[in-house]
Amino acid sequence: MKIGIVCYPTYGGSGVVATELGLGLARKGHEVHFITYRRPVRLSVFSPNVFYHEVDGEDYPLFEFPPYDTALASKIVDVVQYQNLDLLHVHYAIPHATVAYMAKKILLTKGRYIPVVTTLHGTDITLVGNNRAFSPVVEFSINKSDGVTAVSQNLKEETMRTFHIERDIQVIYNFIDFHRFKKTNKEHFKKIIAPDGERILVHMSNFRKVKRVEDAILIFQKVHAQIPSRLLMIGDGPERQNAEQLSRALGLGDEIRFLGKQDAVEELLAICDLFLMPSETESFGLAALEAMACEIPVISSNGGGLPEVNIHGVTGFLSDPGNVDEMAAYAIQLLENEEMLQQFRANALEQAKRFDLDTILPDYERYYETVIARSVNKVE
Ligand code: GMT
Repeated sequence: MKIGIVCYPTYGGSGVVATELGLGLARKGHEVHFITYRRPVRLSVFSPNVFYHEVDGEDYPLFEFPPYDTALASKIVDVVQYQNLDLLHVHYAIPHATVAYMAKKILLTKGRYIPVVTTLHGTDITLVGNNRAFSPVVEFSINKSDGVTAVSQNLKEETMRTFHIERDIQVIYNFIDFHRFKKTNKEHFKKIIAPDGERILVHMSNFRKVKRVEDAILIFQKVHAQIPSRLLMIGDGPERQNAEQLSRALGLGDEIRFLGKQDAVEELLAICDLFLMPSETESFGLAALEAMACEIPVISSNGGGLPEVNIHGVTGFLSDPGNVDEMAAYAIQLLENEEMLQQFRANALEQAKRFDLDTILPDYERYYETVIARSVNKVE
């Protein structure tokens, strides 16, 4: 198949999923065309059947808000026509599903029907999409897609609750590439971070409010009071400054390391003992899955789709969002009991295997085929 992928190219989970999916499809022989405003972060290696089309907007003095949507629609029309795509897969409803609809209508005037699959990732429904500023357009665009997928059962249900959806939504879970994410020996590196064998906790996110980054610091404060430990903070975003200030105010400036955005996160995860994801909500929690693939148990909230990924008492523990005391107590329980920790490590890996790229990718291929077959002879 010839597939166009539209996504946000930055460090967000939806861009990561879109890029890894495209690369996986390319490895299986499909031709993949990424259409976005910047080369996606994980699209760093050359592959003969992967193409990248940069959306070039015009910055004109009249535009207080440069019309990216218009430039993206034009680029989609161009790529679909001249690369002869079979299907367009857009990640994150806003504005991609809407822009895809516009491109589809333009292509119809040229006698070309392009089927569009929209994947809902989470905040496009739960935080931004349900805002009245966007909701009528988001609802319309979901209903007008030829196929819609959600990254968890919870997100599907949330979408059905939030909008008037007239079509089926297929749950296709996020996935993990075990060629990349696996536990490796990085003892030399561990010695630098934790020279006296301290436990290493880790939080990784885009530091948005929804991640409750300060809760990660407060959990660590309680753990550190009882267990020699360090905390790695991976990622960057609007809440980083507050989190750094809180760390210093608590006297933990040296014990908590802010590493910023990192590409080789699997090398950092290789030295960690426990992953913290105290988010207000997560449609899925891809970062938790990446940690689990590296055999790290997860202390998380129970918001959104997290219980579909992190199994309470098996791969980690779940608490209500904001219940820092309970999360810290679970973390201490696990870190103090080596046998239990080892068992949870093994369980985390087993659970992660359910989301192996090699298992999930064929689900997408089958779904594409169904959508393409349904779209034959469609003229509207
Ligand atoms: O987590 C974010 O704020 C970024 C966002 C995105 O779209 O880039 O992540 C969402 O999509 C990820 C990939 O499907 C999910 O694993 C995350 O759980 C989801 N984030 C939220 O629901 C908050």
